[in-house]
Amino acid sequence: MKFNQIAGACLAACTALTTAAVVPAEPIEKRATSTTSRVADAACTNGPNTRACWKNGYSIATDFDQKFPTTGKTVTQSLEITNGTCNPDGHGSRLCLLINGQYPGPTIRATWGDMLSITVKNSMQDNGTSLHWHGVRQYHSPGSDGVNGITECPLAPGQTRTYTFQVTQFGSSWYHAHYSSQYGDGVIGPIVFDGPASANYDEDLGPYVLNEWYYQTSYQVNAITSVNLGNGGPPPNADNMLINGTNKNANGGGSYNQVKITSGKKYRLRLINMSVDNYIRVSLDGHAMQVMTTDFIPCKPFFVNSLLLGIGQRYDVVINANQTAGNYWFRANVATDCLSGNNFYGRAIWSYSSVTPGTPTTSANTQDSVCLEPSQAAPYWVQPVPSGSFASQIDALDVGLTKAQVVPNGDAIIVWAINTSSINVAWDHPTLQYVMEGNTSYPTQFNVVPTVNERAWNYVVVQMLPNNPPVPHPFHLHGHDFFLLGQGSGTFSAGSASLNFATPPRRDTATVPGGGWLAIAFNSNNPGTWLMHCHIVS
Ligand SMILES: [Cu+2]
Repeated sequence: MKFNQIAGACLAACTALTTAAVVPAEPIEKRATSTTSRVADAACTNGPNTRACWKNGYSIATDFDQKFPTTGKTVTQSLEITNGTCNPDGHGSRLCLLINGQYPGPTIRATWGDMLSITVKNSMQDNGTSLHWHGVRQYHSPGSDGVNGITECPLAPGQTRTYTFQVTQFGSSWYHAHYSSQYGDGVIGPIVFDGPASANYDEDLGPYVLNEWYYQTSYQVNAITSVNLGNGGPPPNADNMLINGTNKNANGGGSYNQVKITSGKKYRLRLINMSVDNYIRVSLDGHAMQVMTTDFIPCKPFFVNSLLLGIGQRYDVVINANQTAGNYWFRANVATDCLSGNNFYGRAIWSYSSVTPGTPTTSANTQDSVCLEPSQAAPYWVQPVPSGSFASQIDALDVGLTKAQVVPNGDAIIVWAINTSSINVAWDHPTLQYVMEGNTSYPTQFNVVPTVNERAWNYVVVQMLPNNPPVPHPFHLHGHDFFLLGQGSGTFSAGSASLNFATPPRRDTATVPGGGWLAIAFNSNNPGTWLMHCHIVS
């Protein structure tokens, strides 16, 4: 997600631009294509055995694209970003960019239908910044999406701004700086939006932040990556894996995250991959996980023994404390099958409350080894995607390495690009400003892709070009989520590709397989300028 001037492993990005140039305050329409009942149960009250319920006629069956509560409540939060130091795994102190003095930053928690008012103060020494609320739809509020160069100018040191938007979704996510590779140095934090759920549980354990850790700063790693790419090599391995901001290091220092559970209870855990370059596979020894969300989308619950999280992805899972009371390892390993690299691994200790916490001796569950999203993740309510205009309307986005002359001294550097153009935005004239000025002369390097008409289906095929390193790319779309029609290896062919229009999984971040393709569909039902990009930042 680096948009300017510094090369990275994965800078491929474009901006989806809806055709409506202004943001109308219009009534929400009923979806005409619905084939499933979305009748909410007004009598239903949310509780441990009725998590599908919510209140006031809203439930897990509500189509939140079309309808969401308005609570009339505004949740306010202040976030101040400063230069500081941190030492999350005990290996040694290094420069960090902290939020309210901490790493990771504080959890932003609101309830479905609330307004959020988040004031961000940039008190960093030298860095500009903007904060993006990952996966948040920003329905009719594109100016709060927090992408400098696309929806705002970066906040200079000393400046403050307030982001205001309504919580129209529920589930788990995260926020992060959208300025260069800054979030690798600490500008990250969890988001929880309380609402109904498609599986029952007794207690909410809250966010479980997963990310890799480097002993060098993000900008140092970025520079090394750029040189390596120029020489045909991979980015450097990360040094460690963190779980909720902590882990032991390879020399034994640091401390494990510890979780207490009670026999017979079911726990909701909010898994969030906040990495810059690591796909992460997680599991809890001896226990299955019941998956109930894919990003912000409730899904039909299904069980797994291990779960892969691409960069930016989230899964809310239910863990049943139904095994012999004891101490169990929670594992967060780098996914080498996704070509991610890390010199160590993440561990946390989960202890039943009836035993003395201690070092587990448990062995790992059988691990999956496929670098793809789980195919069984059907949305809770199925929404078919029309297929009639697919082949004729495909937006083809080709991803490959290219030489870009973006450094001030004129040097060419190697970057990942879309359709051979590496996005290079103007921080002092964001794309949204062009829209507001009615100026459609977007510079080529803005990589603007117009959507089809408002409230119509857009089909995008992201294709990795041959003769490039076969690195999987986690693609993320702002302002919308999308339907995952298919993924495959080699070159996409509309005639032979196997695509799922009937029950496609739905989410906001999905993998373009190394050397392969990703086909998605989204409805352009939220006017604005929205970034679509690969979420690898190193
Ligand atoms: Cu993000």
